[in-house]
Amino acid sequence: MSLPEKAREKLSKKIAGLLRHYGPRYGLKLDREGWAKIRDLVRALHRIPGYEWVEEKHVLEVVAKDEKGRYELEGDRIRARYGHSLPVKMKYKPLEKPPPVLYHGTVSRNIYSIMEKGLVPMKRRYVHLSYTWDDAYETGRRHGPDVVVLEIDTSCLKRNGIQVYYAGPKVAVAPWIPPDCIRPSKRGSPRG
Ligand code: HQG
Repeated sequence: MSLPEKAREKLSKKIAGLLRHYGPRYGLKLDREGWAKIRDLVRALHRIPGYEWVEEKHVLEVVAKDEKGRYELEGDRIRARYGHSLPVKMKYKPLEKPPPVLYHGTVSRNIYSIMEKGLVPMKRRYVHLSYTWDDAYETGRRHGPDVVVLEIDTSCLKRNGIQVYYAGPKVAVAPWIPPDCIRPSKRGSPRG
């Protein structure tokens, strides 16, 4: 029997949290590249109240049904593909032929500082970018209702010697994005 969607989403948030941010606080060992044993992840989940029921098959179901490609499996190991605040070394592959424009969704209160300092990783290891306007919009919505989608000029990044990396089917990452390579998108609303 598969998990109800809501339970699966909640479990996915905890898995992402453990693999990206707070695994070690729950006794989860991650190696330098962010890998953990699936068995150990299940044990760490059991230490979180309300997640004592989780079995390995539930973790595998979360991974299999995750449309954003948040997780990577290799043998008996799992890791998050992106989003870490933990000090991992991911060895990402550069985007060989980046599209002319990538997108970043944020909210209006951040714009002044972004246009001054550029996009910086804040609490994470990298700046996260989307391949489509709509995905960026969804990312921005997590931060509030007044979403602003920014366009990132990838040839400008190249001129500045900044590499963009593949981090999943819906996410690219970069160490930072200078203000010169950022412009607000003219498209103001979803499906507009
Ligand atoms: C903002 C989710 C002021 C930035 C998403 C963002 C993504 C600045 C916030 C992934 C700034 C950081 C990451 C500056 C950046 N001044 N604000 N100079 N530079 N910011 O959550 O990109 O669903 O750490 O605009 O979809 O929102 O979890 O980054 O608003 O792919 O898999 O600082 O997490 O994926 O917020 O999200 P976050 P993000 P999952």
